[in-house]
Amino acid sequence: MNSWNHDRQTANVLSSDNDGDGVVSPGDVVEYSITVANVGSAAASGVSLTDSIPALTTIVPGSVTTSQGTVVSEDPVGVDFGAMAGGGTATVTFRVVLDDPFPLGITEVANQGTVTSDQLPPVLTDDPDAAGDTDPTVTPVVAAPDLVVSRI
Ligand SMILES: [Ca+2]
Ligand SMILES: [Ca+2]
Repeated sequence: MNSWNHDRQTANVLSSDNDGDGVVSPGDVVEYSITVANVGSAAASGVSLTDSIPALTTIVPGSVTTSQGTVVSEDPVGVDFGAMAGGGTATVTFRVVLDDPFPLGITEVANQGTVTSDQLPPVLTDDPDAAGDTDPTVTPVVAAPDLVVSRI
């Protein structure tokens, strides 16, 4: 095969634990980090990423960064990497704030981007923590009930 190959992974971390409970919960900030690698030997051109912000979250303005190329939009996240040499790697990060309050019964947010290039059909990003090749990156959300009990 003479074309390039993608490796693209999306990881997520708790960036700002605004309620201090140690888990991802409503109102917290989650940072996503997407690595796009050309693991082939041929150069790729026109490489770009589009990634819709997860439902029930809001992009942190100005938080989209890329190690290569240009950030073209924030919501959805859009990055033009340009050309990527064989063995080249680029990393995109962005942060979102989880809605607060969070709807009852929703226990996760999911994110998945799409990488396109002039050489290959679009490919979805993959969660490295899940076994498949094109898993959405799922972040568990703990929406603890906020009960106040008064006793008189
Ligand atoms: Ca929290
Ligand atoms: Ca996976």
